[in-house]
Amino acid sequence: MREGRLSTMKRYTRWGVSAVASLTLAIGTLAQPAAAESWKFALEEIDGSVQDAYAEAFKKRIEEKSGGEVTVNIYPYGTLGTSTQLTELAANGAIQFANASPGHLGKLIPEIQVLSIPYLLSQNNECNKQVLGGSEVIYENLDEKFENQGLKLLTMYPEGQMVWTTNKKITSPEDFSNFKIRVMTSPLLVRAYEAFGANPTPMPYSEVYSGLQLGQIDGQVNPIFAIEEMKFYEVQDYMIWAGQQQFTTTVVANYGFYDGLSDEHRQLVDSTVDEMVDVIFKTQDQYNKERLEKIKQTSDIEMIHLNEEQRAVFAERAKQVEKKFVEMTGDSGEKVLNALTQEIKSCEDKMGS
Ligand code: 6CS
Repeated sequence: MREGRLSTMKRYTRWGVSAVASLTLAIGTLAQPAAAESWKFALEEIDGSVQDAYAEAFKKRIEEKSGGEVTVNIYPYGTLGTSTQLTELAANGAIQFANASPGHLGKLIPEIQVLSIPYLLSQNNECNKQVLGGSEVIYENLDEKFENQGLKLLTMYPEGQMVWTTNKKITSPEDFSNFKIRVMTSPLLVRAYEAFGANPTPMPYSEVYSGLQLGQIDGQVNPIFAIEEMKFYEVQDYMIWAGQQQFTTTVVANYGFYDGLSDEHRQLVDSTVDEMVDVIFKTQDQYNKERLEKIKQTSDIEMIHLNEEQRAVFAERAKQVEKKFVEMTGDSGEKVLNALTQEIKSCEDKMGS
């Protein structure tokens, strides 16, 4: 295993401190009622990430369309806390908008873990974009679950294929034996990596680099742009494509804030969210391609693409995860699962993929 950069390590240490600072901030400044024209948008990713690109484009549009009446302030990861803490801040109205990725949000809204079932989303990412960005049936099924937690589900989008980074070559569930893989904190992900034969270890994003560096974990899984910007590739030996998962995220608003918006401001938010579906889809694709090149140029990490036969073994195991999801979520989860499966299939049929 290679050593990572000291500067990167310092960055993560700073994040540890900032999690504590975030609570103080939430109780202090952020707990003040927000000025009608100033909206706060918190990210689970750092400056330069896909979520940051979304928030920057959202901000630009909102500020321009409102003629400067509304301003949007962006809080990148590391300024307010972990994903779970950001969701809490959005739910209690300390901030107006946040990214809330299913990989963490599943603790609060179990049904959203449907997006964490391996091999369920399409291999045709255009279908994922369409279904996540616009399917009424999916939003209808999920709206109430978010509302019950004080959140308005504004949109969902894919951020790129998730790739395993590891300190040993993994091509089969047997290779995963006794392998500690970091997963996000939603319970279904633990089930998923158990089904794959690994020893899953949930932890916040900010702890992954040091966890890898110190050998507390042997690997992790994330989209390419994140592997590059979080420098995970510096402390890992392999990048492995198993085709199991798109990283997906949601953008949520505080429910009371959204519900209380004037018609004009609600239209401003809704139209911007609609416009962003195509914008962010192109951006994530571009970021993932560019960052892969950067990793290739700056490291000697070995890249492995599992073949169809190897992937089929993991896909077979993913059926257990689907069952677990239904056990965890009951009828409401099954409804979302069926709706998602159906919507993806009809998109694939239409697109001939
Ligand atoms: O692994 C994680 O926890 C995080 N990964 C990404 C790419 N975005 C946010 C999420 O929290």
